[in-house]
Amino acid sequence: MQTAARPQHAELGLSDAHAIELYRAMLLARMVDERQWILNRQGRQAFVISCQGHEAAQVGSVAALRPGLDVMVPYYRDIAAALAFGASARDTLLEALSRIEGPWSGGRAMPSHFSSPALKILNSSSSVGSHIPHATGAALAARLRGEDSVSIAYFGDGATSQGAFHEGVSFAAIHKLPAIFFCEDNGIAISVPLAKQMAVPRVADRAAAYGIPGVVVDGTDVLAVYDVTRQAVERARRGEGPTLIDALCIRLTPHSSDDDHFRYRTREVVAAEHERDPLPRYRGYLLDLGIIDEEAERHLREGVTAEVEAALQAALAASPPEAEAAGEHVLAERTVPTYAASRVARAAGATSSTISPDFEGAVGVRAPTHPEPS
Ligand SMILES: Cc1ncc(C[n+]2csc(CCOP(=O)(O)OP(=O)(O)O)c2C)c(N)n1
Ligand SMILES: [Mg+2]
Repeated sequence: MQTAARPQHAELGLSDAHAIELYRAMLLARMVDERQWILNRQGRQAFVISCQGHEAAQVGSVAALRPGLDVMVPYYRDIAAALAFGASARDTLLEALSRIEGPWSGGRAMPSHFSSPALKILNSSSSVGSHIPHATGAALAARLRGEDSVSIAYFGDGATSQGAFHEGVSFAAIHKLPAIFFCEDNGIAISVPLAKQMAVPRVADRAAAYGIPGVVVDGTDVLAVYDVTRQAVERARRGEGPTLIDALCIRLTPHSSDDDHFRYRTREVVAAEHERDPLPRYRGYLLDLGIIDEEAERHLREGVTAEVEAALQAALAASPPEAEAAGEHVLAERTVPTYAASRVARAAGATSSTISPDFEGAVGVRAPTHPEPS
């Protein structure tokens, strides 16, 4: 007797409810993202870097991780990844609007700088690629502590041209550390296309230099991404070392809210990318299989809209940090005088033993709140 082919998500061991949850996560990210563009254009948010077009790659890969146990090292485009890993829409908008209640930096970091010790999200870096060795370090820490957690670094194709990428991957590969290097490969670094960034055809080709698998996956297919990431996680946990995943994504927006991508991409190219938008694609999958119907989808969408609206109102009502507190959480409270401050103090005749915390007025930096050690 012939049996009908099982749907892709069932083949992967995902229930219908889980399949719908992935869609909800993608939708939430898209709506939080779209809201940030409005806030930016209203002059309320400094800038936005979109995850639009990357949602399937981010949500599909996080679905293979264990939030709370595994470590995420995101980059600026990872709104969907951070949300799927446990960040809330409220947290995201509080930080995007630089509010003091922001749980990641108290409103001191720029938008898109995700960071949560509670969620095991390591601080994102503005400097492209510099966070990649941090994932290697987290994987080494897990090994030394005897934990079975994995760490995942997310980054773009352009970041793989940075030295830090090669150092991070090489060390993890040599020591077979439980790390996953996940490239959200949208084929462009701001305006520089892939062919001008590397002499090999694909990011995945770089893996061979380190003796690890380089896996290419359609980054607009949430289930395919889940599948390859799950295999990379299993390999990492077996002690076989890292995997480089090359998730082919599309960037549906300009690089950031300060960019005009029509200066280097034609309208046809951008329109063609919109045809491959991962959200309608996955929505179509769920509808075609009858896993969700139009009414349930509308209901789900209304719920996400309400969640984002509540998060927005909470973020708008919250306060920005006070100017006097600008240094809090930036420098250790017991900071010794900065080099500039000590020079000012020395010029005024102080010696090492007499330089005191009392240099605030002279250089405009915050004095330590604790007495200097005697
Ligand atoms: C070391 C460094 N060089 C340059 C920049 C400026 N910059 C910011 S994002 C970016 C492009 C990165 O492209 P890619 O890694 O492909 O990520 P994408 O934005 O496409 O997701 C550049 C060059 C930077 N932030 N840091
Ligand atoms: Mg890119």
